Amino acid sequence: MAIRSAEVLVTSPGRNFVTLRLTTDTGVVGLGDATVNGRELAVAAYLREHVVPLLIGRDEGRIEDTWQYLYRGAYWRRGPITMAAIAAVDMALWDILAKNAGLPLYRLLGGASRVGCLAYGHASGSDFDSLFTSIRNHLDQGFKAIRVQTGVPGLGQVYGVATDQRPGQRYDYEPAIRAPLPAEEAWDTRAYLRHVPEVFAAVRREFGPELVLLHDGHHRMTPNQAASLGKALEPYDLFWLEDCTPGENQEGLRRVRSQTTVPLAIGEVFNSVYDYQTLITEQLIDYVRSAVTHTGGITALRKLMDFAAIYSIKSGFHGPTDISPVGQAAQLHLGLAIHNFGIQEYMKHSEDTLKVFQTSYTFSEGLLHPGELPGLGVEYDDERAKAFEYSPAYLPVNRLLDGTVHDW
Ligand code: GCO
Ligand code: MG
Repeated sequence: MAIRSAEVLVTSPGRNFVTLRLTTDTGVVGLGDATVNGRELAVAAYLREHVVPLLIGRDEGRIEDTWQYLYRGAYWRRGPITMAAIAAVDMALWDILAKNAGLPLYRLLGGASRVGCLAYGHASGSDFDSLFTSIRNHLDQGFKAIRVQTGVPGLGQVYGVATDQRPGQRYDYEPAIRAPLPAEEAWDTRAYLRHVPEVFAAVRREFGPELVLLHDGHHRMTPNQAASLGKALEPYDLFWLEDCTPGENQEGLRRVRSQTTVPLAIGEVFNSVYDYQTLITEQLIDYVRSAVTHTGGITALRKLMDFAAIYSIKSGFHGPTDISPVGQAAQLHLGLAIHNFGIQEYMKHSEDTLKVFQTSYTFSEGLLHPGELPGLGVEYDDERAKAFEYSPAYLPVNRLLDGTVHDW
């Protein structure tokens, strides 16, 4: 048995996605997500030019061997483009293996360790009123855990804050803007640090102590600033403070960790276990934010989570809408199976996206479940995909008030 064809599919139903479709000589189809937001065509070319030719004729059951062949064989290691390409192949091979076995993937990964995966949604608002409305909308949809982001007084549009909180309406911000150049946003860390504790105080006053609350610092602070924000947020019992500093400086997290007990989550821009080595062995974080899509697939993320488990570190896989429904399904199967699952980010995809990618995962009473279809449980509709042509989209750029480019 062997891989007969490998196709790279680029479509844009609401936002851009890159999908790898493998078909075996017995006609079994596997899907993998290779989307890197704002740099989609780089992965598509990597796959088309350098990976697809290596896949034809390979035994589709040799998942570990194929992973090592693509990773070690390329010589050039790691990096978001390489690891997303490997991830797509890996996901598609697991999809095929589980379909051949007639089982939902999570059963091959050891079976369910829980009834469902606790999900958190994104609430946001430019002021307290719109934020509270957005939180209520999420509660109405059944969310038990909510990420809270707000505008900062004196600044304009802030990344992660939806522009539309009309009651009852799900917001679907697409931060990657379709234009020849990225949008630019203004940033002032001192104003942000003054404001955020007030926001969480107000949210706790309004919604009480039970609600699970999270916050994303989006790499904008220095270790010292992050330590001070962590301390200021301790009274509000956060589930986590995410990306408080640019995590590639792993040692910087020692400063944060030594100063505050706020749980820390990091890693959505990481792409391999090596990005976590110090963070995990020194227990400087509590949650791994990697997505299956950006970390070399199920094979690699499962090993990373086993390594993290030794240090009591749990999962919090990255799941905004730029992780395609294929990538989201893959991490739901993994999350349901591993013992050290923590929480799953869940931003519902747009209707157009879900027309192209037909999913079988469900959300109910705050929990996501990957469903019981064999494989990943996602199908790709070619006809519908054709209607959504790719156009370039860029994530915004952050500048301090004096014009200096800043982390975001
Ligand atoms: C999150 C993230 C996203 C990313 C986006 C970039 O925690 O969900 O920070 O909003 O910025 O995925 O492509
Ligand atoms: Mg984030």
